[in-house]
Amino acid sequence: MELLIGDKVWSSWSMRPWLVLKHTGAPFTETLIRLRRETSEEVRDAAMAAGSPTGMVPALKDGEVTVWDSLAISEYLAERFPAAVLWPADPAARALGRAAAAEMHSGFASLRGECPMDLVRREPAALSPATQENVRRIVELWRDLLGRFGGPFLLGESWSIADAFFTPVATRFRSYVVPLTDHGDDGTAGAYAARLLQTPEYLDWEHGALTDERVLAGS
Ligand SMILES: N[C@@H](CCC(=O)N[C@@H](CS)C(=O)NCC(=O)O)C(=O)O
Repeated sequence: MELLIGDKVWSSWSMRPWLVLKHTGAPFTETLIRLRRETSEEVRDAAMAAGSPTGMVPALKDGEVTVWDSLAISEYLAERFPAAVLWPADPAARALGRAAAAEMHSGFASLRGECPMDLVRREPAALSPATQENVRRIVELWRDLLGRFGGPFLLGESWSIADAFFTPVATRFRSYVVPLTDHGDDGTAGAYAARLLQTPEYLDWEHGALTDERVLAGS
């Protein structure tokens, strides 16, 4: 299998299925498409040349099949690798996990626009009311699921695709020093965000991102 991804420092969409694929334990190669180029056409052309039908990343190539879109790739991996238990067996837990991942996939536009993923950054930002509303909703959602299933992950004991979808959010909260306790957190959401950033798979991604940054900086 081959996963086309963008720069690890910025590409939040790429990080999600990359983490999911890592959790399967299956061997794969990753192909990096540089996202910061002169024009968006250059990015699209490079991604298409590498096999992405949309000119965007991520895309997963598995034999004859190419799957684009982070959520579709994650669902494909859940079906292809049932032993990895990427969704829980309980239908209700699975439905709530899917709803949470879908809410992230199609929502939180203000947070995404104002606080783009940047794994190097550690600097507070003034958040607009719309972004603060996004943060409040994420804290509420995390607290609800962690309370309902008992943690340490959103759907209980086992890390799932829902956790993959919120890992880039956890990096944004860290990068922009977002005070979750000002947005309805009693400490539960903050502890969960920190937990996501301590998983071996995330640390592996981060290591790759920081190594790449050093190479680009020429040091
Ligand atoms: N809905 C898509 C979004 C993918 C996406 O927006 N990818 C960005 C990189 S993170 C991209 O390829 N951008 C290319 C460009 O901006 O030219 C998914 O979930 O995979």
